[in-house]
Amino acid sequence: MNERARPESLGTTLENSPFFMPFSMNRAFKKAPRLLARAEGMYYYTPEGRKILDGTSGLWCVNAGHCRKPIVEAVQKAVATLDFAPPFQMGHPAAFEFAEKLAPLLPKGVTRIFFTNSGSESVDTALKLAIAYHRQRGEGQRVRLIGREKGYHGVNFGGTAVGGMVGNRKLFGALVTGVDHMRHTHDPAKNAFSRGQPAHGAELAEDLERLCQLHDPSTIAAVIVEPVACSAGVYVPPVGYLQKLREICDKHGILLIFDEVINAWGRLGKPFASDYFGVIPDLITTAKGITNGTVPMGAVFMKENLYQAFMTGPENAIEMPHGYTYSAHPLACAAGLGTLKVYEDEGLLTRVGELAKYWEDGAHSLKDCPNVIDIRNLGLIAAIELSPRAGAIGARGMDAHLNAFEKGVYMRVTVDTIALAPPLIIQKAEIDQLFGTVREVLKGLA
Ligand code: PXG
Ligand code: PLP
Repeated sequence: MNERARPESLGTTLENSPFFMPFSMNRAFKKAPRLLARAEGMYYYTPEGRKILDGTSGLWCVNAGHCRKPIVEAVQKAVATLDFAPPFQMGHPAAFEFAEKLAPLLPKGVTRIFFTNSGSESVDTALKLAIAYHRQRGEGQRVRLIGREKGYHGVNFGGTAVGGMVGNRKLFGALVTGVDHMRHTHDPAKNAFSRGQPAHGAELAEDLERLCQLHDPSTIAAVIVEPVACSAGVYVPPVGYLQKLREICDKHGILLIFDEVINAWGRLGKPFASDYFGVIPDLITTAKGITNGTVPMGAVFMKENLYQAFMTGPENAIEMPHGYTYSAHPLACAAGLGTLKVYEDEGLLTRVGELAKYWEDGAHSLKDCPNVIDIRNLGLIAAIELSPRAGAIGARGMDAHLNAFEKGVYMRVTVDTIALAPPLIIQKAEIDQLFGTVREVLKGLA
């Protein structure tokens, strides 16, 4: 076991640790840490050796399960061969090989790939590409960006601005100007306990038309949504909603961006949510499952016309003045190639098609548990929403998270909503174990 992960070597020191943890209750955590020491397949192991079923694929990223040999070996080989290669005006074979292997998986008409290192970088890259694309075509007045309430698009300035989670926005000033938001689609009065896509709410896409009339459509560059909004609490798009967004974008020449940082890589039983819903956006942002979470990487996929709009000037000019030191990092490309091999060898990008019904039944079997006010699901995603405890929003959810960890299940909780999205290699017995433990937890909650 990793020496540094041993509790006795950390024990008394964590409370004063200099590590400023992201998106965490730093003081509470450092008093009572929950550490993970290693992982394999569907499970994490704590430093004391407790086995924890991974109910949310790490942070929605370990789609093929943990420490998969072909990925681990590919990264080990890469780090010993080419530790780093400059991505600007230079290249390395794995970057081109990875792009070649990804291209056939992309939705129809989506052909070009820009690499980043995270979902947040993918989102800010896509927003910049959208504005630049319009300028290249002589429509430099298209600068506005439209997001949606309850959207999560990462934490960089652009993504925070188009995002719709108040707690993630309010500390950070004016963010980016020229941003507006559509309403979210969550409507528990009409749609509570829907199985799969809710029936009501397609008309909410008309908010985009209203914003077009307010700002004039000729000023709007792009609209960004998560097909299934995950981070804010799992909101499945109403039947017909995404199709309507596509129609309105087409009518007004607005680019549609699907943020598939979580939705992609087989989570819905298809390589991309765009395939699942049959709606093809102009740009797709992704990250996470692209390397199975092993090495940070993200990507923006775009239609051919976007790429071609930049290939117009002299050949001795840099077409895209944007990129990261670690774009197409050799370790990330190796991890990505290993990941695609596992996905393909094990049919993981479509496996959820067979599991989705069993998963849905398991999730909805929790309907009779105390405090459950809604259950939502699609593909291998489920949310169980609990009523908040009086005067303490989020407390019941946090207790559920802590109690589940004690009972051997790791799961993400957003406020009072439990979000489950296990690795796609999960077996039916493990689905039973997962929902069985959640049931025990819910029964024991105050
Ligand atoms: N877009 C979407 C749709 C995401 O879900 C990001 C962008 C940002 O990606 P990075 O790699 O910069 O984190 C995300 C990330 C949670 C949770 O518990 C979700 C995310 C990140 C951390 C926690 O729901 N999503
Ligand atoms: N800040 C400074 C001073 C830099 O030199 C660089 C990159 O060269 C960056 C920020 C951006 O870093 P990255 O390319 O890793 O996003």
